[in-house]
Amino acid sequence: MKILIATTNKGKLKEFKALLSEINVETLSLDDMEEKIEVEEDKKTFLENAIKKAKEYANFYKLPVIAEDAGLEVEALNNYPGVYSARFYDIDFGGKEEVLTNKDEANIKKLLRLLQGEKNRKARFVSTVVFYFPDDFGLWTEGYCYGTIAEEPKGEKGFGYDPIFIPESYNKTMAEISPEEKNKISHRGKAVRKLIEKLKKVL
Ligand code: ITT
Repeated sequence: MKILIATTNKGKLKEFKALLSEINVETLSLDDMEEKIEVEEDKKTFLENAIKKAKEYANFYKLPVIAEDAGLEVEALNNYPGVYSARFYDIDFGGKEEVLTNKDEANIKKLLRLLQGEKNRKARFVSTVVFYFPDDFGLWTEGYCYGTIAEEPKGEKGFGYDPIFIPESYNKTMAEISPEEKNKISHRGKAVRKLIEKLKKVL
């Protein structure tokens, strides 16, 4: 069976491919698709955005699709950046941040600025994954990874907010651990393993 992993994020794609390698499916990515479409993430919840992406890509490409909306929720910031995680640097909340090198770096800079002097650094990553089989059925799962926000970025692995996220019971950031270890403890790893269990029952 072929499944399209509908993400434009290369870091996410790598992790999905590794996590799905334990089941017998052929994974395709948006890069494998000749015709391109854009799906806007304009909803207020991870689930609504993930459903929207899964359905639009599945209906367009006539393929079963896995789509995800993910993000970082920071307790002291009223759970921001949340669904705005990818474009946090560019939203009005907390003032905009100039992109000097890349968006990930601008997002991190803004988050650390807003948390300057803040003692409560609790945060969690959220991954909401939707599988949609065109005209047949859909299902969704969610995974969380709890931790704290570091004072400064460390590590070169992973992507996004990984260099400032210290997972619970670790003393290093998510960008300092191996991809295999990240998949074991991450929000995405948990959501995808739950998805695999559900898929095994219906496929
Ligand atoms: P797609 O929508 O195409 O999948 P995206 O990057 O826009 O790609 P999201 O809307 O789900 O993905 O935004 C998630 C953002 O949250 C992402 O850009 C990262 O900044 C951050 N993020 C999500 N998962 C992460 C992880 O495992 N490690 C670090 N940051 C993560």
